[in-house]
Amino acid sequence: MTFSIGIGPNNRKSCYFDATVGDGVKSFSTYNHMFIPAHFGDPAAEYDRLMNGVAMWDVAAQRQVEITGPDAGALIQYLTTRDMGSTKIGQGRYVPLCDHAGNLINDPVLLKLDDNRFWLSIADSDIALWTSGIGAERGMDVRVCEPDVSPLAVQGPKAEAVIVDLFGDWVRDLKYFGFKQTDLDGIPLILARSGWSKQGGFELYLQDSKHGSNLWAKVKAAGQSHGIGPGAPNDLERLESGLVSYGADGRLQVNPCNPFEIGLGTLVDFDKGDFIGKAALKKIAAEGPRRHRTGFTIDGGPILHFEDNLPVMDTRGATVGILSEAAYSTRCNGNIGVGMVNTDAPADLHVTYDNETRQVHVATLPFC
Ligand code: THG
Repeated sequence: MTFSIGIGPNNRKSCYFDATVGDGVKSFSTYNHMFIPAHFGDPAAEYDRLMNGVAMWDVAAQRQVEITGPDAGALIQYLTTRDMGSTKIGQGRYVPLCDHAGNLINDPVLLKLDDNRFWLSIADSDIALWTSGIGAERGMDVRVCEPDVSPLAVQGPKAEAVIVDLFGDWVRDLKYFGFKQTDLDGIPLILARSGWSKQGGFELYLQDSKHGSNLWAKVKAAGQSHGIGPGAPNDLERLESGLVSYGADGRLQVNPCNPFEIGLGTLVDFDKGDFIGKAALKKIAAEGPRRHRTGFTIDGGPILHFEDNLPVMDTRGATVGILSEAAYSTRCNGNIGVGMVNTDAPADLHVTYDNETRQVHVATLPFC
């Protein structure tokens, strides 16, 4: 099967597009209506760089939703399940967003830039529309827009050395999710200690897309002596680490789930004022979730990475869970996956993979 997906006006290019093509990107996915590199054709090398060296990823499709104005803080409080009261300027927070039924609709990283200025660094769903709609309907004095901001992630155990070479020793003092407005030879950006891996690293939020190729080249040059190479948000590492992937682990339109089901229940704070989904989530919390996110191990020989929502069945063939993503992990010496399992599911479970019955076992996240 060979086919191509055209690049047209409905999916935008990242400002790093030319640079990633130059570095040999082999596959794109789409995310927030943009193209995002999926891989560069060498999964083993890309994984190894993330685990043992340093990798650079075009994550410009993690779009920023900017909220400014006198009611910006109040709107943020109303949008998220977490209490933002103690958040300081220069601090990021992981903030689940729910709809009125309590379903997760996104899990952004929030950046508090100023008392009246915030960014939501979003996963794949239309949060700018949601935010401006909610703000306007509530009569709030806010402005919501998508600024010209394009994150570039530098991840892996040697990421700090590269970032120190580029920006200086002060970056060592950045706390996890902490960020600072700075520039690189005049290129404006916000530097944050964050990123979608458990291997440590930084994200450069470029604030002027015309410098995309130039910034990519500067990071690549500084990383050369540390063995930097291109990559993309790494599915195998995130399975091993148990990071949530909105879209793969749950998505409103495919597999709606609430924060208690997806493992973000500790980020729901009922002691703050009203927020979207509060009443529904209180009811869910009182009744107890009927399923929860879990790891799975899958018996048998190595499987190929998939993100397919396979039904997890009991011995009678009843569906009691979902295996949403799985891969073979050398680090775990076996097949691992994540998904959902019903609270009352029995221990003897299986999936049908490639026309074959495979036993699966519930496992605790993270795997390693
Ligand atoms: N960086 C930035 N924006 C993003 C992501 C990112 N937007 C989309 C997507 N990723 C949002 N999803 C996540 C999911 C998990 C984490 C960050 C963003 C994460 N989780 C830590 C964990 O689970 O251990 C810490 C969570 C916490 O503080 O409680 O880092 O990667 N800019």
